[in-house]
Amino acid sequence: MSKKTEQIKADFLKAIETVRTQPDLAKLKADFIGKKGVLSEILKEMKGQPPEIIREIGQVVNQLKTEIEKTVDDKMKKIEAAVINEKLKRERIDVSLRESLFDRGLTDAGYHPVTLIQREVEDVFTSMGFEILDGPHIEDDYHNFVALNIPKHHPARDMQDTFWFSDLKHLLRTHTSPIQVRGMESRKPPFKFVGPGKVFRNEATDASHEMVFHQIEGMMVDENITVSHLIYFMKTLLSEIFGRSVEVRLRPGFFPFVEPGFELDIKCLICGGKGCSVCKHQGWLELLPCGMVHPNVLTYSGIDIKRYNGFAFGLGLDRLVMMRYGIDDIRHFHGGDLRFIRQFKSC
Ligand code: FA5
Repeated sequence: MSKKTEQIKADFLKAIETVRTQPDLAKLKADFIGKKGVLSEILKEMKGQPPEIIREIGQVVNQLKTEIEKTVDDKMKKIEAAVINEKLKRERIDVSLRESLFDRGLTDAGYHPVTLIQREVEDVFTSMGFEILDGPHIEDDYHNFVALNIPKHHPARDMQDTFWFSDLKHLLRTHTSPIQVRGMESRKPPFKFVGPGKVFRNEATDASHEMVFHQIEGMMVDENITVSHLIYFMKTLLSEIFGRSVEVRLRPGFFPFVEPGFELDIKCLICGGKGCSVCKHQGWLELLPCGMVHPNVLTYSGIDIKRYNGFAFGLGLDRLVMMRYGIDDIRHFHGGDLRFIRQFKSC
């Protein structure tokens, strides 16, 4: 009998060597130690034998059964590991991206020229004691229009094509002037501040017009402010930014929130005043509307107009950048071409 169990063991070990899959291993296990397996057959054949023989053979068969179970378990673990490995290899995804696909903004591309000039303008004004304020891109009708002396249905609203939200109470601010209003609401005179930021207008684009562009609002409120103060600060700004005197002209301009209102134009630095697509062949570029703050605007924000007055301006930042660097089309700014951005120094 022991010869028979040894033969079974040898057959089992030979057979398990060739097994590669879980179903084949399960079948092999059943063939040897299952209910109808070869070992069960041996036990059945012992019926009628003396008890000591049955005990002796039973021990040998049980021992072999334990050995077979352990060998099957070990092999099962190996097959499972191989299956998982195979699956991992098949389903492997590369979650990393080649670093070179992206340029790192600060080191490779540098700052956007609008950011560079905005910082320079801020430095000029902070050196003259101005605060820097911020305001929300999504404004309400009151701060964008009403508090600036532009009531509902006033034709001046048509000067700025507006992106309205569906509630018709909120909008993407069309200018930085609401920063003026928020600045006046939150401080007591005397004060002076600038407020830079993005503005949005629903208008056709060309070499000098974008739908999303930048302005810097400025305001000074104190006793006895005159147009001379306004001109002094505007001239200082432009000579600091251009590092030389540039030709400017002041002409009357209409804005409901200033009285008198002016347009400060700069002689086009792209064509030297001869006329080009940037200045619409005028030789001059509208850059800096400004004026003395309308008494209604001061009153809306609770400022005592018997004692205080002031000036305000709204500088077109993108156009200033174009003049400073000789850029002939505003649409380069949002074109997303890094070769454009890389031309400007980082800071
Ligand atoms: C205003 O937006 C007034 N809030 C400015 C102001 C403030 C006047 C305080 C008086 C007192 P205007 O719509 O002209 O004004 O725009 C101001 C400047 O923004 C323009 O001179 C121009 O330089 C720039 N600008 C206007 N529209 C565009 C545009 N579509 N693309 C690029 N720049 C523009």
